[in-house]
Amino acid sequence: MFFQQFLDIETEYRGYKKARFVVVPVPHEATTSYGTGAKRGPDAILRASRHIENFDEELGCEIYRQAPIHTLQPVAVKRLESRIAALLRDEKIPVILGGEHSLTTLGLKPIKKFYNNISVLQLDAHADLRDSYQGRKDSHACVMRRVLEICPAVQVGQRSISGEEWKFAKKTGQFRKIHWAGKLRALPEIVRQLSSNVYISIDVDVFDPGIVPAVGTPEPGGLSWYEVLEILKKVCSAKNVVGFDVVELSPRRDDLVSDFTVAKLVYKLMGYVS
Ligand SMILES: [Mn+2]
Repeated sequence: MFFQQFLDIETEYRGYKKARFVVVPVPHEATTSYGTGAKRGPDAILRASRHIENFDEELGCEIYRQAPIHTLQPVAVKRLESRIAALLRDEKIPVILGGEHSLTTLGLKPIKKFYNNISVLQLDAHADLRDSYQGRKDSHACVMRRVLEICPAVQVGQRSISGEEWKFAKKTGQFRKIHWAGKLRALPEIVRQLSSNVYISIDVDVFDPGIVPAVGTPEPGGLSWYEVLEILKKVCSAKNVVGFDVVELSPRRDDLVSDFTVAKLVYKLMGYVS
């Protein structure tokens, strides 16, 4: 159990009532198939966040002063849907910290009920379009297949897909909404494919593993820090981003870079959203 706040900020900006963003740590790991440790992700992100410069040099402000940030105690997956529903009723923007990727569908279900015209932007090395994996439909490797049962999705940064997923994507037309890593020329196209309300799901293995090595299923290639920021900035300026999750960090004792990079990503995205 931990009792940490996202960022090291004054008490008056941490309360629930004034909060624009509510950070929801979900230390969940049930179907990891390769490297393990995603359940320690939320704790590592929160710890690292306390060392982030609170002033954002790009936006020229202290984001948390305009958009205060409350952090919940860790939430169990079975309570996640109801917690998110409550946050939406209170007009908060949920920021879910994973944990493995399968929790995206749980966060998305109440969002879909609350907002019409919702779509998902997924940043991820993997397509995650399998119908089932290792006998489970709720595997992290199936999360986007489950998401597509809820709402449309645009996928960015992929460089790993199975033959079955390839066929599925071709057959359903999803293939046009996969923007492979290494050929990211289509930023306006990505924006066009998204609906007016957007939920963002970031599997941190979307980054080049040289940037974020601490992931369960690393893939060579991938996006740079500035490529990811450019995509997020563009989408946030064109769309109404109603929530996001950042998942699949598997922290390692000897690697502070990954934890810090992911924590900073969360704060950057809060800045773009607000
Ligand atoms: Mn992935």
